[in-house]
Amino acid sequence: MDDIASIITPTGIAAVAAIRISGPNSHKIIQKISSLKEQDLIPGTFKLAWIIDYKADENAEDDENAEIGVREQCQKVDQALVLCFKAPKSFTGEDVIEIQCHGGTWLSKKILSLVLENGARLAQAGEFTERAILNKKIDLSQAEGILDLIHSRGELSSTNALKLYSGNLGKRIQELRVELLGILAELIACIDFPDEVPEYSREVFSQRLYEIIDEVQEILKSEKSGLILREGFKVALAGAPNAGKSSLLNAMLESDRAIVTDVAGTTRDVIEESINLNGLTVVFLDTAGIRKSEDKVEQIGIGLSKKVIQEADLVLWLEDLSSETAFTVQGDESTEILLNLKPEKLLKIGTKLDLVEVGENAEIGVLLHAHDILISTSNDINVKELKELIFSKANPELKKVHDINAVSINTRQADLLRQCINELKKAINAAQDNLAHDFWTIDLKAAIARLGEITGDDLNEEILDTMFSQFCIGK
Ligand SMILES: Nc1nc2c(ncn2[C@@H]2O[C@H](COP(=O)(O)OP(=O)(O)O)[C@@H](O)[C@H]2O)c(=O)[nH]1
Ligand SMILES: [Mg+2]
Repeated sequence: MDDIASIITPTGIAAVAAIRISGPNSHKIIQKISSLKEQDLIPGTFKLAWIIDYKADENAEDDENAEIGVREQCQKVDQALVLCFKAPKSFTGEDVIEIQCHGGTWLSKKILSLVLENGARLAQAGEFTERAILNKKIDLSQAEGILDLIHSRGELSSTNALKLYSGNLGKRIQELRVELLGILAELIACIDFPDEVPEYSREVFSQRLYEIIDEVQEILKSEKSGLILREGFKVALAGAPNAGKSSLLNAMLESDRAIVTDVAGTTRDVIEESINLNGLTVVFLDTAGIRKSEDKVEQIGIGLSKKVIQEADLVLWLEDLSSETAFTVQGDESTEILLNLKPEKLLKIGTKLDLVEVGENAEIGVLLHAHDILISTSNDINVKELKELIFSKANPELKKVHDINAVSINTRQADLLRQCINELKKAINAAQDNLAHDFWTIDLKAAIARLGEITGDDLNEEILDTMFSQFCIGK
């Protein structure tokens, strides 16, 4: 293995920047570029050191006019804290050095260039994590946990990411894999020693696989909540022009993000903004009001609205309670869209409650009957309550985020679990069709391989490449 290095903090003005070096020569490299000697490098401890460009010294020696003292000053690049790890007790499992220098745009780059001049090469995206996997410090699902942790925008996704990183999913998958490997071993024993080992009953075989399928399906249930945690809960604001969609977006964000006017058709493009709701990232998508329009730009906007409505996790359908058409059933596109939405994906909201003269109780009852909630953004009526209603509509699986054993999986993991189930079903069919044991093993091995791809026990380069291309440099 060669030595890899990179800056692991974002570029820009900051108090501290950090550079990581991993590889067999990392401890030698730091000695070549700092005041530290071998005996200073005690694993798990920080040392205050001068980072030194010894080459600058050589150049200075050529300069006859260089005064002593000035020359020494020339060598110094920065004063830094150096943290040392000894293999295998490090993140990558290799010898690692981390240099914490002063932040800024130039210093860290300069120190990195010194590291590179002294034998390391620039790390690729995710390469430190890749080494951690190859050195069996973490499995692939844990690496995905790191990726989720870095990208997490709220408490709930962060909690889930930490569980993934802690290996909760990996352990569960590993148990299922070991169980399948046990069945495979028994089958192979039947094939190899037909005289000594009795034939495997197809009923027992099918029963055991069905039980494993049930367990895999249980894990798969968290796919939807996994998507919501990673990408945010997508809420579309929809309805007729002037219903108050943009006003509601602004109320949710508590800022004047979208333009609000009484001119119908003001919002044309989709405006996307998120808030943190009880630890969950909720992404609001404000859309153009749905109506028949001759305006080309507005038509495109309405097209986008329909797409957003289809793809959203929840649609807030707004109706202006003060409008004359609020309660007339219109045989138009809006009605069609509404009818096509699953009830659990829809919240009907009556807006501008402040403009409605509600004298009699019966009248409020009628309004409420047609809507899930009545609001006024102008007078701040029920806006907070609406937020809670939106949260309650987010996937019920999210409640499990605080359950230590439940991890919400990602799309890659879900795809592999589905493939695993297919292979197990094929193996059951092979048994039911009375095919020879050899045929059962083919599908069983494929199922085991799919589980192995989740944890990285069955790794191939393609999996690693796609996965680490999503990482940032330095991780
Ligand atoms: N009185 C009152 N007016 C509102 C309320 N919400 C929105 N409006 C007004 O309704 C008009 C249309 O609002 P807007 O948010 O742009 O609607 P959109 O077309 O659905 O985005 C604007 O003049 C807003 O000031 C409300 O709760 N009460
Ligand atoms: Mg608008």
